[in-house]
Amino acid sequence: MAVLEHITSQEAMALENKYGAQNYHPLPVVLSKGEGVFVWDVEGKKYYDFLSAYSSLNQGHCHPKIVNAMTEQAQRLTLTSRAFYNDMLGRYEKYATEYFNFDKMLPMNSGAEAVETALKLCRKWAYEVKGIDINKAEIIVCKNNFHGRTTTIISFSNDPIARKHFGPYTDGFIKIEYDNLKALEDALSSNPNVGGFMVEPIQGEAGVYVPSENYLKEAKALCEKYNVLFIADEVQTGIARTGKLLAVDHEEVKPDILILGKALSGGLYPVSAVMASNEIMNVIQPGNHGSTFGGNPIAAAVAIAALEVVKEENLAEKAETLGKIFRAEMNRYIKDSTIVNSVRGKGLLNAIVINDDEDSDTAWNICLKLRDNGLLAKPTHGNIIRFAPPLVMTEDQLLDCVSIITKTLKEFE
Ligand code: IF1
Repeated sequence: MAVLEHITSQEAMALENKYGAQNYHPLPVVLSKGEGVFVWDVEGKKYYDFLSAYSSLNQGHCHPKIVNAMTEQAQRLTLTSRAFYNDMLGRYEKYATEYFNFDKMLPMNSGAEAVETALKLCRKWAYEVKGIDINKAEIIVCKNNFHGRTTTIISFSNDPIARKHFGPYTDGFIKIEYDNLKALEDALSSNPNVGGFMVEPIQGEAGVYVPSENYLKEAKALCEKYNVLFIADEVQTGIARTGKLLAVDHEEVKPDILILGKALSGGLYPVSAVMASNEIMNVIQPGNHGSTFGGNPIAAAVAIAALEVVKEENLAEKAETLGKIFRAEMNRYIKDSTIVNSVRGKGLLNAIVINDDEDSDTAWNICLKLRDNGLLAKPTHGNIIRFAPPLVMTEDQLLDCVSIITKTLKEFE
């Protein structure tokens, strides 16, 4: 079938169901076009995108500046592998490390690969700089974390659906309560073999859990006290999503290792990266780590443009302002609501908690109705609906979305 031949929603879904692995349960809507905060389905119906590919499209769909950078680069040079130098990677590395204020970066593709990179970097630092006995290094992570889907990463997940029957699992991880400084200090003080603490500044998949004020700052101080690397997974929270360039910026914390993905490319291309100081990054030597596509010229061109857009269009400030309006409007609605319990989040990473059991299908049904009313969102963990629109939204558009959401919720009261 020619790619551009017309296809109906039913046909497209039937093809995915028949020929694709069933590793997802998508909302029944088939998208074929995107622009800014909007997407269109194959029948031409227009929707607000309130998921942004899980915070990848902070700069909006098909941002012209990023599309230009990508298509121009695609016509010149796409891939060299790291067997040779290319004329884009160094420029990108200079631009991005100055942008985030780190000495060095290691470019990868997916978020999970960047998390794996950070874990390997942390372990090597633990042996070669900190001096932990060989194969004894441990990394502390948090309960209900989401860091990706590789075998090692799911080894320290506690989501049975993500984990079950994928063992044997990777050793060397200690799981503690999120947002609990005592648990962190206990784990650090009782174990000299800890090399790092990896944390999401806001737990996304767990349902947009914002930790207590100063949690990140105090956690970083504890890591310093015990000579342990503080690793921030900002794959979902980074690049202006929460109202600052990074979510750790809300507490003026500088991670020892920073993990970025998703919006680093504005959603055009898989681009991820790990950033660190010279002292840490220099433990990686030729042959230790890499990827065929990591740091390719298209990724470099796309990421520079995507990061420029974040600054040029003041996306962090926009996320901060619009997020406040969104939560205020939702709270006004929730006061008299029987169907919504609460709204929480930071910037434009928010969630509402539906007043029903975790295993009820109410949140799913609300998302179907939201779709009918022209707005796309997806439940997480049964009764929680995540709201993460592109940050290029205007205030009028946001208020329009609030009215679609509240009108839809009223149908369920
Ligand atoms: C899926 C959630 C979001 C991430 C953090 C690393 C990665 C992710 C903090 C891995 C990925 C995704 C992947 C997507 C669903 C999704 C997600 F619902 F699970 F929580 F974003 F909201 N660190 N998050 O959130 O990045 O390898 O996917 O590029 O279906 O797995 P990746």
